[in-house]
Amino acid sequence: MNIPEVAAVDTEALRAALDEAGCCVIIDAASPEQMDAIASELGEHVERSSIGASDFEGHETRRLGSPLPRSATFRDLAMHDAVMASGDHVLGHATSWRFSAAEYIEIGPGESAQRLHRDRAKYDRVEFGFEVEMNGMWAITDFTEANGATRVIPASHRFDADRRVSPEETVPAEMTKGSLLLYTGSLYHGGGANQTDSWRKGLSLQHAVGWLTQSTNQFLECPPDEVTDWPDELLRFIGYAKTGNGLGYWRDSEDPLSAVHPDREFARGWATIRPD
Ligand SMILES: O=C(O)CCC(=O)C(=O)O
Ligand SMILES: [Fe+2]
Repeated sequence: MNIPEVAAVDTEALRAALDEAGCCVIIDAASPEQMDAIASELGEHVERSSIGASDFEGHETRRLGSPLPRSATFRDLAMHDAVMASGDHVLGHATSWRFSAAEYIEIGPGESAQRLHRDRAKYDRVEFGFEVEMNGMWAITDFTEANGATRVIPASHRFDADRRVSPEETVPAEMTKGSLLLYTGSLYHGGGANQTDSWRKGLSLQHAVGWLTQSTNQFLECPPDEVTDWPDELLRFIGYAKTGNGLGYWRDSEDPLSAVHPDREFARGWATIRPD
């Protein structure tokens, strides 16, 4: 099976692709200029990126975290229509779902292919029996098979836990700069080998149901006094919100957004679902 491609955000086609293939590419979901802006906003932090920490992270791969506070352009794209439609579809069974992490990944010349994995394995490999993550990858440069495009096994989101996977089953998510690969937390995938002499740049996205711990601690990365001019909806999306039934409140049953805006009135109470 190939990776389904959707030309613009066609929600029906996106939902069908995620159901059947567990993945989808939204062609040209953003402009090349927006991708260049992200690369330049993050570029000044690249000296802080980690390289060579493990086989999984890659020995020729630079990884930079915290793109939300570092890139205003990414803040504008974090709640892209395709991201919201895919999350609502795949994770809509939960009381809420939210941003979990994003990482700028530059795969360098000579990097070998990453081990195939399911992102949701981070949750102690629990077999939930339903999706708990909805992830993605923005193509900051063109993604080609030769430069290390993410490799995926379409429809592998339905594989049983004991099903072995092999690189021969994968296809490269080739896509133009500005396109967006979306995939569920159960889909087998991995970064590709880079056989070129240039860097493959991508911005990897993770989202999860609200009752799971986020991959990166958003309250440390985006502390209340540094996000006062961010839109409420983005703050809610990154975790300044109650979720489940009685999760995420702070202090005296207060709304977490009141930590960002102490001058505003917010309803109190930890419960989000009231039993009859
Ligand atoms: O860089 C890529 O293409 C994929 C990275 C990835 O899947 C991961 O680090 O979990
Ligand atoms: Fe991954």
